[in-house]
Amino acid sequence: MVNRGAFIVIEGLDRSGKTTQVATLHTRLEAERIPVKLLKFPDRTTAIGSMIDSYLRSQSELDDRAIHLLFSANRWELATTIEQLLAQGTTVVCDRYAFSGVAFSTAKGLPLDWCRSPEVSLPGPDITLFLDIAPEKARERGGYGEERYEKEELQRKVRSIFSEIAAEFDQKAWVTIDAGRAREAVAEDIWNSVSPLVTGLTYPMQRLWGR
Ligand code: DGP
Repeated sequence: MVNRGAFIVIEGLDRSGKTTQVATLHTRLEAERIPVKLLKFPDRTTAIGSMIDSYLRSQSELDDRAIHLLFSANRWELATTIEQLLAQGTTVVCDRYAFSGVAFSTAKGLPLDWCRSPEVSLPGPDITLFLDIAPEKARERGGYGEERYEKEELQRKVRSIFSEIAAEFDQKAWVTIDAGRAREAVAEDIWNSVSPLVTGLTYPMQRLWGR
């Protein structure tokens, strides 16, 4: 029996340095010879992902609930792959996951419980690292880009919903990291949190929100 891989999710506000940190973690895991697969949501390469991409770039309009369900379906279309990778002993590092789904749609005004429902029972992360940065500091990092959600007011709401979600998890399962610091310090905190998990886990994969 091989030990299963760890499921590591990295969440964060826009301009928190998340993409750089995900890449740094991936490189370090490879250097340590840990079998690892990097995933990113939304996965814009699938048919559903291309609808999401067009929406995010404001090239199409969709009802708030419809786009929410597409983001969720985009995760479900990879759920079996995640499960198989973990079972074969590969660590999965995921850039954004269901928590972004809940935080962004709730920030737009949909009820949190409604937003969470389609995400229930997805493969559950063993650890979620939330890269936290004050929206005004994020803005100083060169401003938000062109995409639909990259606006300070919305990011502020997203941040507060992330902290509501965090409160439901224990401190080992959800780690908030101050992403306003130097990137080396952030990378070190991430490594210290994940390194005990990546040598393989003996307990079964979790499901989101325990169901
Ligand atoms: P990224 O590729 O990580 O920059 O994400 C693109 C944007 O989409 C970003 O503003 C966050 C947002 N986003 C990511 N996942 C979801 C989701 O599941 N639902 C919603 N509504 N927005 C999401």
